[in-house]
Amino acid sequence: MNTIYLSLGSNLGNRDNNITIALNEIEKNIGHIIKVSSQYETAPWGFTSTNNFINIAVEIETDLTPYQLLEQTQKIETNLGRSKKRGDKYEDRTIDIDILLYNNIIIEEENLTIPHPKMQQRTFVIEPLAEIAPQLYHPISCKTIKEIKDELTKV
Ligand code: PH2
Ligand code: MG
Ligand code: MG
Repeated sequence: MNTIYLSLGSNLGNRDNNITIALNEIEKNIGHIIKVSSQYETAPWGFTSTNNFINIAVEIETDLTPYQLLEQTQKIETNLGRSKKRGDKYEDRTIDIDILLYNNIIIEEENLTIPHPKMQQRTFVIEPLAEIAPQLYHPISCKTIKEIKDELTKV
């Protein structure tokens, strides 16, 4: 059994409903959901849009390998009406499911990087994650999620 953390985001359509459907699909196709953070209303980061996001973090126990996990998260995104990216810029989306952590694994492949390479810079990822797993260690920086959050949000 593997412990994994995902970041979910939606800023298009019925955001709350998109998140709920995604959680149901995760429970059905990925594994047992152990913890879900509260919902964070966040402004788009890295691109311009008038649509704010709902972001959450989720802890799951799964038997899937990292690549099976990637395949399943992409399937759920497609089933929820996520359209293919048109360019290399960020766009509004019904659902985005990002793999943050998979046990203490470090993978750096062309189509899969774990831990998520940008997670430490993003408050919309770190704040929800710190709510459900403050004492968890990031396998590369070896800081806890709470330490990362405190550094990121200090004034
Ligand atoms: N996801 C992005 C880019 N920007 N901004 C917010 N607030 N929330 C997101 O989930 C998000 C984003 C790329 O996946
Ligand atoms: Mg993302
Ligand atoms: Mg993504």
